[in-house]
Amino acid sequence: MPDGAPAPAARALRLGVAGPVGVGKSSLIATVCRALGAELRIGVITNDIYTDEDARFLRSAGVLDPERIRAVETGACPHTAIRDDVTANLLAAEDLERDFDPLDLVIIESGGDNLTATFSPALVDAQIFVLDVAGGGDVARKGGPGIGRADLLVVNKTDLAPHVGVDVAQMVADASAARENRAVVALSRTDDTSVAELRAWVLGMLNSFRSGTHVAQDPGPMAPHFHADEDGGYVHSHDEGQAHDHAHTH
Ligand SMILES: Nc1nc2c(ncn2[C@@H]2O[C@H](COP(=O)(O)OP(=O)(O)O)[C@@H](O)[C@H]2O)c(=O)[nH]1
Ligand SMILES: [Mg+2]
Repeated sequence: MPDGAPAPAARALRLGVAGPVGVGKSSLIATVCRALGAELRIGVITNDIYTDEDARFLRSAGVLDPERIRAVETGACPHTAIRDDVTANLLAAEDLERDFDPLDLVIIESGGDNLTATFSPALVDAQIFVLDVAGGGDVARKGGPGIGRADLLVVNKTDLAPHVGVDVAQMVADASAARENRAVVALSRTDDTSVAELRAWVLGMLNSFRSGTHVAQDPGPMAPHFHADEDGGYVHSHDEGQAHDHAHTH
């Protein structure tokens, strides 16, 4: 290869999926595996605090060889493992890629416990942030680093919109405005057209990654937040440049 030419992608695209608990991250990953499993070689890594529940859910969904689904147990602060100290996830991704060489796509699910959790660009090449309509129409407009700047925002469970009184078109318009028109997909696993849109986005991202035209973006650090613990809780911040120097104020 001549000097200066972009190196062809030698490994799988690493795609992060973040968002609060219950918005449908594991289900979205199952949907992507169903939609693309026949044409792409896929591996999945889940992050849970103390369990491997997400990995077990995905294995039981039967969308992928169970061996291709690995669980990282993150301990107390799940977003640390996708943002500050990504070692466990990087090792899991490298293990998967070695064991199933070659893989096209490794999807990493964050342990969803925080509206502002974002992946480090040191771990993933691209990231999806997921909201659901049941969280209310306002949340997209109120924003946060993942909502504002993830590579794709998914407004999920649109089939529930009539039941929770949310106007999906308005929520998507608010999200698009908050994102300065970065990509937004309104998704329901029961709506084939929306699943096709998600599928096309993943394939487009894979093409950009392989051709070297995609550059991993950092949506920005998550907001300082509160953790309950036996001491009555502490404030935890993930400031840039202080990866191993967390401010714990008891
Ligand atoms: N109605 C509806 N429910 C969904 C959809 N996607 C996921 N769910 C449900 O939402 C709940 C949480 O989903 P899960 O994927 O575990 O969310 P996670 O915590 O973000 O991984 C489960 O009961 C899913 O069955 C959807 O498109 N429509
Ligand atoms: Mg999950």
